[in-house]
Amino acid sequence: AAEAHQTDLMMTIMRYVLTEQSKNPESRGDFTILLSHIVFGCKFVASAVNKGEEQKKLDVLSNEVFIKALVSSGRTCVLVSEEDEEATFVDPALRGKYCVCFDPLDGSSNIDCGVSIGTIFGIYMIKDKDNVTLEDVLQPGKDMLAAGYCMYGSSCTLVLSTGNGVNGFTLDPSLGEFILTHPDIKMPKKGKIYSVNEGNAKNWDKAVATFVDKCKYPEDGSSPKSLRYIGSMVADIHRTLLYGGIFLYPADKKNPNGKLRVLYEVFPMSFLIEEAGGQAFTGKERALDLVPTKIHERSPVFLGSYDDVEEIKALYAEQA
Ligand code: AHM
Ligand code: MG
Repeated sequence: AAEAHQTDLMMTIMRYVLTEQSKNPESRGDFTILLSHIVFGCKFVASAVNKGEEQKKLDVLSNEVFIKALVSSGRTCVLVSEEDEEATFVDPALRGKYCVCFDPLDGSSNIDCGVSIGTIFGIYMIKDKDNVTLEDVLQPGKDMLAAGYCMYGSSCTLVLSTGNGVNGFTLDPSLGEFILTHPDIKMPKKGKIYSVNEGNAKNWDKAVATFVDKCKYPEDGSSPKSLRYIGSMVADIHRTLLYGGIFLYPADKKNPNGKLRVLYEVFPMSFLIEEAGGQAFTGKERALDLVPTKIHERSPVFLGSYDDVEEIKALYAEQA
């Protein structure tokens, strides 16, 4: 009887998206089809990662898989991938109304030692279907319809938001299905972890240096924060979503725009963090307010629990 009860609760990712879609009477199922193709790409890459393909091959392979999966969905028109210099404009015969920006395999320096890596994606709608241009993907992050990532780690987890909270699904390899395991993820308002590449400290600005100093030597009598840094954005953000805290990839003297890419790293993660009750800040503004001018643009970013990001915002306000 206990097992029968469990099967009642089994929510696959496709059933979840279909249920969401049915709430919108105008929906014709295009988004569901697009998502099913993304989910297929994630399963394919998960299987390739598990087989231990070589790093270079895996990067290229993942990109090919996602490009093909997205084009063949018949629901996309402009694709931006971290692996391709130029955006891909889908053949008119196969065009649909969605634009997808993605990093097919982020954290590639971690592949060969078995550390978690992931795929990140953000989805926009085209503005004018008779006139598709690069402008369709150069939109502020707040105009995104959906965002997510898939983490290939000790288990394979897909975290998705369609603008109505954040849900996490874990791949059951024996079923080949992503099952809802983390419903309605909400971040703790304040966290006990900070996450940053401290090797860059000598080039930080004063706000970041002061913030990190306070994490180690709090002035209010509270306990110091713990440092956790994987160097794989998907894994660092996954932990931040579940446990709270703050992830920083700031600007520094050598890299005035930081390292992470706006369209397929900063925006999707900012979307998820906000949907889970946290904040995403660039050092100047709300990250989702940024309007990118080129597809591979970079931006500094601070992502995390609401109160922790408030602190870094206050330090930047003082510095200004
Ligand atoms: P990549 O696209 O070359 O893999 O770089 C992105 C990765 C992110 O996953 C991670 O947050 C960051 O680079 C780590 O950078 P660093 O090694 O400078 O700390
Ligand atoms: Mg990347």
